[in-house]
Amino acid sequence: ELIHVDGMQVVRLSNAEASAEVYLYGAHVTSYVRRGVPKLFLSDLAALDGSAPIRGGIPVCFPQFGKRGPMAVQHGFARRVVWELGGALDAATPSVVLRLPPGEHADWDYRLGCLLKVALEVDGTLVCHMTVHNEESERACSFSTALHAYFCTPDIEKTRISGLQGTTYIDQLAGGAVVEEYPDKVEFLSEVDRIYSGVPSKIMIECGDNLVSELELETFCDAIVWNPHVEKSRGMADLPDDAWKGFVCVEPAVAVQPVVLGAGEHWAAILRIR
Ligand code: TA6
Repeated sequence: ELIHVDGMQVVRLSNAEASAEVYLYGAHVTSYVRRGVPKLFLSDLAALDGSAPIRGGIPVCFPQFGKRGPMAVQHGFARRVVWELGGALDAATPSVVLRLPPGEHADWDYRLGCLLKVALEVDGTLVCHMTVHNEESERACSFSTALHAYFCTPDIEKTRISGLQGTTYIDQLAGGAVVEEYPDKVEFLSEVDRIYSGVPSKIMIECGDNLVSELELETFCDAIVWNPHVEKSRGMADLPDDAWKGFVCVEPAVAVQPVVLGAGEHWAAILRIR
């Protein structure tokens, strides 16, 4: 249902049978709880008043990931604007559609429509379905994108990402060097900031012997894996100094090779989390 928190329009989706609940500020999923377990991390210091991108949940990086495009603003403008409801809330599914509001943006003059449909499936799985439409009549357009999801984990130093073995990644901490992922599990004993390409459709986040969360991707062919660790966290005003121990970002994306959309063409990608 639609609720208002401190003047912000917030959507709450819930599926009692599956014991699942989602909160969204605009198109930014800020909370997803399934069977009583919070799956997504939200910083206690996150700005929820629109004054800055929300630290946590699932920021929508669009039409650019990071600085990999023409825009000066990191991760594009989409996570910095409040998206509008793209249709009636569907309490049955339950689901909601958000539309990126048209408007002028620095460094960007293409008309590129974007919708995000967020739904809870019958088993409580969270689905984020992103569609992009090049509304230009003549011009092709390219974009990169990521659903920059922050996952809770009990202890980052016991956390491993499995499913990425055999892929290659761009190491953002080593000047973009391309590295082959040998070990069968990605570990977090220091800051990790990697853009994996050609990722499989299923990625698992494990902590110790437990499966913490599972991601299923359609069309997203890349994934960024990030944890700031202790030093970088100190410099982040919207993240408590020790919060890095409790989350890992696994970000389904198309970030290595941008998407090129011809005039009038559509693109779609899906992320499922459980
Ligand atoms: O998740 C990868 C990354 O590009 C990191 O380099 C780090 O900058 C992170 O995004 C957070 O970016 P933000 O602009 O939200 O502080």
